[in-house]
Amino acid sequence: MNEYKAWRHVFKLDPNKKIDDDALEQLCESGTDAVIVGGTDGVTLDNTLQLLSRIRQYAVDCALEISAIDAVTPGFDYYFIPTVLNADHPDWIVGMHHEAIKEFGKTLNWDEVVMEGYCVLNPASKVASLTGADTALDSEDVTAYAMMAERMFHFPVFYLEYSGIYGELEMVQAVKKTLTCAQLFYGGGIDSVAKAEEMARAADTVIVGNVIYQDLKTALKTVKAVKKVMHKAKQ
Ligand code: 1GP
Repeated sequence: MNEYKAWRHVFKLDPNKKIDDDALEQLCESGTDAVIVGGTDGVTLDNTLQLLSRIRQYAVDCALEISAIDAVTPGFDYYFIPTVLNADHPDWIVGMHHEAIKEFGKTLNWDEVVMEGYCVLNPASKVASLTGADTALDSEDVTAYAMMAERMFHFPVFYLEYSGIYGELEMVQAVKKTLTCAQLFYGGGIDSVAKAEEMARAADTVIVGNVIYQDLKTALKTVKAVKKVMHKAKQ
């Protein structure tokens, strides 16, 4: 199993969306570093387990991004726990977490748990409306959240979440410059090779979601695009 720190390209699969076996095989065998199972609504234990067992036919790393406590199940390589730093209610920052830890804290394998400091930036996204995220943020606001995530809370991951729209490159670059050790996840609106390449140059890890369900061929092409950029950066 790869350490998640080495992940450069990730597909995010929503248990509440249909994906056929052939498409799933192509995604899992695409050379992506990992598949994250996660969604904003309609995530249940049943659809999570079904997707997990289908993904487990392949060797790809698989993580659960927890959005519903009832849908948590053993069997994933990692459990990503988001805390939405710009949410308007403590439930999304610490509230649900407190409930979950009361229930599972003593039995959790903490080596598999990865905290993500989220900053949600698309006001029209489901996650923004659910969490009441304040998305009217400028670069200073967002980089301050990045600093808080990394230096105050010591979260290993800062997630710039534009879910549904392509983000501002300058914003991603400013955040990357601010972070010294936290891993920068970028997600949102990657629906072309060019966008995948651009964000691969700016962020540590590129998360590809929606396009999987709209244009599988293009989704698959983003793997190579991201890997090519990351490979060049290493040279
Ligand atoms: C969603 O960040 C991911 O949580 C990916 O975003 O669905 O817009 O690709 P898209």
